[in-house]
Amino acid sequence: MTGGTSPYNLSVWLVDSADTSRWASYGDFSVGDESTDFQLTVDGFESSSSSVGDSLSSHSGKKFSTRDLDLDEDGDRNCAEEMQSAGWKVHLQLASIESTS
Ligand SMILES: [Ca+2]
Repeated sequence: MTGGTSPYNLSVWLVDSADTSRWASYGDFSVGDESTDFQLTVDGFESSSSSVGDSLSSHSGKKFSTRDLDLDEDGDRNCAEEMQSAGWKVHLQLASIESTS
C-alpha cells in the first residue's frame, strides 16, 4: 500500500505454536505519504470483533523510523539501529498484542 490513501480496516491475525488463532480488528488504518514521514494511523479498535486487547493504537501518529533516519520518540537512542529493524517505534520495544483470555 502506498501513502495518501483513504483509511482502511485492519485485522491482525496471530497464530501461536499450537495453531491457536487470535485477532485484533481496527476500523481506521492508514499510512501517510513521504511528506508525513509515512505517519501511521491505527485507530478504531473493535473490541467486539477482536479476541485480544488493543496494543497497536498507542503507535498511531508515529513516523516510520529507520537506521539512517531516527524518527522514534526515544531521544537518546536509535531504536531501529539497536533492533536492526525499521518501523513505527515509540521506544525500544516492539508492538505487542496481549491475549485477553
Ligand atoms: Ca531516537
